[in-house]
Amino acid sequence: MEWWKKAVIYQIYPKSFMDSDGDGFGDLNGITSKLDYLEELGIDAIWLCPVYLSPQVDNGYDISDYLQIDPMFGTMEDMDLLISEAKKRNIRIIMDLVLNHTSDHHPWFRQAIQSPDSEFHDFYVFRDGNPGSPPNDMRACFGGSAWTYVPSLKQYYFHQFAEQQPDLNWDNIEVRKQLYEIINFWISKGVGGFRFDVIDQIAKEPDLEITANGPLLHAYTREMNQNTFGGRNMITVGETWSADIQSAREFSDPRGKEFSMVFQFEHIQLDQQKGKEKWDLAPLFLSDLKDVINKWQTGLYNHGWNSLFWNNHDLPRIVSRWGNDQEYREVSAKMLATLLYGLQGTPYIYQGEELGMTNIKLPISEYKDLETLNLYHDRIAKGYSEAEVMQSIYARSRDNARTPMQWSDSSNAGFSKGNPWLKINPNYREINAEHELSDPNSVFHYYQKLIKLRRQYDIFTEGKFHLLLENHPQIFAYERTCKTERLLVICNFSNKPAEFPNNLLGDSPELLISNLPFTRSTHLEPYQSFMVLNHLPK
Ligand code: TEU
Repeated sequence: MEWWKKAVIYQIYPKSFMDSDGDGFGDLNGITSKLDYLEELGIDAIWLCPVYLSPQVDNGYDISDYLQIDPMFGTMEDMDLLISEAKKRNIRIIMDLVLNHTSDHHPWFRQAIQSPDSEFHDFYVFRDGNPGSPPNDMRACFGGSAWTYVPSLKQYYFHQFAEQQPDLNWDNIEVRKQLYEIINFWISKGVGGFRFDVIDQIAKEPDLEITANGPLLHAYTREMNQNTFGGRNMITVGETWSADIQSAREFSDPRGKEFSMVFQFEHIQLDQQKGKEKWDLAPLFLSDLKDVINKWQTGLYNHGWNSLFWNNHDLPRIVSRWGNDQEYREVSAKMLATLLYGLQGTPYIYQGEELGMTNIKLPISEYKDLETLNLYHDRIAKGYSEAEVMQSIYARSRDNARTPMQWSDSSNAGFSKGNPWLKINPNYREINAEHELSDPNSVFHYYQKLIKLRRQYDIFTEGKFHLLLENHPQIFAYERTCKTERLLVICNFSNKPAEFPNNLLGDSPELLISNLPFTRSTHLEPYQSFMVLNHLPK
């Protein structure tokens, strides 16, 4: 079996993880200094968000040199040290590669806009045009037109994200060759795998207004696989907002021609108004979540591989979103983990999730994320009220996830001796790693236990998923079965007590984990959840 099927991955947002030199920004040596903490948690690999040279317009997702480390994060020696120190602890490093676009400071782009005759001009996507009338009406993901005019060329260039993130032209074989060399450079450094940013958007056809899932997409990802990581037992995960079951099967086919797995986001978009943006809030219906999880668990069974996550650096904190970050913070954080960790797939923990870290509310002047700031100005200009816009930002801003890691109750939460680049959540005095490490019942120790269980029992990796209590309005329940065992997962997804039918538990349920004392009662307290194992008659 591939190692990553039993692995748990920990995502690090380097700017906010640990600052070793007091400049207010997290860095590589900071991460290295916390490897013992990660080893204690029990993770197998770190997904490291971009640390390459970058003007940091989008916090490193705008790369100006893929082969250099940004001085903000340290040096290549620091990177080598991180890789080797992690290896000593059996932790692999997964690099985050942004191959859909570069920074506008990348030397390729600097040369591309010098002259249409430059060999790098065709590395990007240019179209002729006149000022004020872009080739079409396509919008960029962070607001505004997807086309930016370059007067000296009398041409527009295409960007799906910020204008400082020009899209690369994957139809140019020279571009693909250069990108494969970059991947191979990192493979030779000894990294354990890659996370590919917006990989479903590389095969865009801007003239046809196609961004995701372009006709050549899978041809490109297969070619990339063959020329780089294919056959090397590395973990690769594509970020694919557009994936449906069919394309996810193609991406993560067990024959391994593309990626190990993809991130798909259907479950995490259920609490927004249909056809609108993530800022247009709507309540989550548990039945929708059940449908979507059921669909993906059964859809990829034997045909692909799921990644399992509630959080990342673009998403709000799950305990504030679908749990309860007040009275029931710990118990609801554990319930959400229980629900996720019983499923088939490879779980991802986003830094601080293992502490039950929460969302934050800041005055608008304190937000740093360009998406948040663009949204704010855009909606205020459109006439939304300040209160309405701030409500969306509190619920959805990417900065919710990006506030510095809460290590202790000392100054700046033990994150930095300097002035942190983004405000620290004031609740760090109660919610911090030091405190949780000393409390055997903490969220941290609950995650630690879940990770151990997944390693110990093959049923987590192999069992077949069946949704139970489909119509129960409060309880999310399912079982995983294999020949000799049945794993039962029951979660009260609500802040009210709930009841489940007593035939569910089985004859002799062996308790694996529970977030409140387990009594075999069919009554559940708010957010109560547990996993039990039954041995089936031979
Ligand atoms: O995210 C892709 C992406 O589509 C996000 O912009 C997402 O739609 C948005 O955050 C939801 O509001 C990736 C990275 O994860 C993100 O951090 C980058 O900003 C983006 O690509 C551009 O590289």
